[in-house]
Amino acid sequence: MKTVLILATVAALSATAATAAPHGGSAFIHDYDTNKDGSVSRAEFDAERAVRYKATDANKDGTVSEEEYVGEYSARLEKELAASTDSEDRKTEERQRQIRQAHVRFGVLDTNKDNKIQQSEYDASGARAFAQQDDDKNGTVTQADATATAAKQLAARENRDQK
Ligand SMILES: [Ca+2]
Ligand SMILES: [Ca+2]
Ligand SMILES: [Ca+2]
Repeated sequence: MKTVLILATVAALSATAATAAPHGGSAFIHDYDTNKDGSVSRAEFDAERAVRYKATDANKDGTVSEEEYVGEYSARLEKELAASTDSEDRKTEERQRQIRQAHVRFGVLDTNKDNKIQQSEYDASGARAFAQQDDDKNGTVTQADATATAAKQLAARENRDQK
């Protein structure tokens, strides 16, 4: 059971890493550096996460359902796929894989298992993601932090693949 959870978490993280990292930079910084100074402060991150949570809650009932969560992700995924030069077969495969992972991520995020992601659950997940990216733990994710984190994640994946 624990292994399943770890695998799901790893899958969630690799999904984040797999989304476009333009110019070889960090997808995390690309996504959250709203003032474009090259790093992500905790305040920037929290503000952007709050916006995303509200945007994902499509019916504005204050919680995010599985349908809303996967729907929001799917819309972003389709944009990426539309921009990709892969064959249609590859895109179909990728779409199925990523959507499956989105459902798994929903299950991981829904820690109290009520089939909804509450803001508190979303925030807890965000705090974990930020802490993981912030390699030197000084409260700001710089390119150096992101690079160090990516190297660690790669090593962890390789380690897992060898088992
Ligand atoms: Ca910034
Ligand atoms: Ca909702
Ligand atoms: Ca929940």
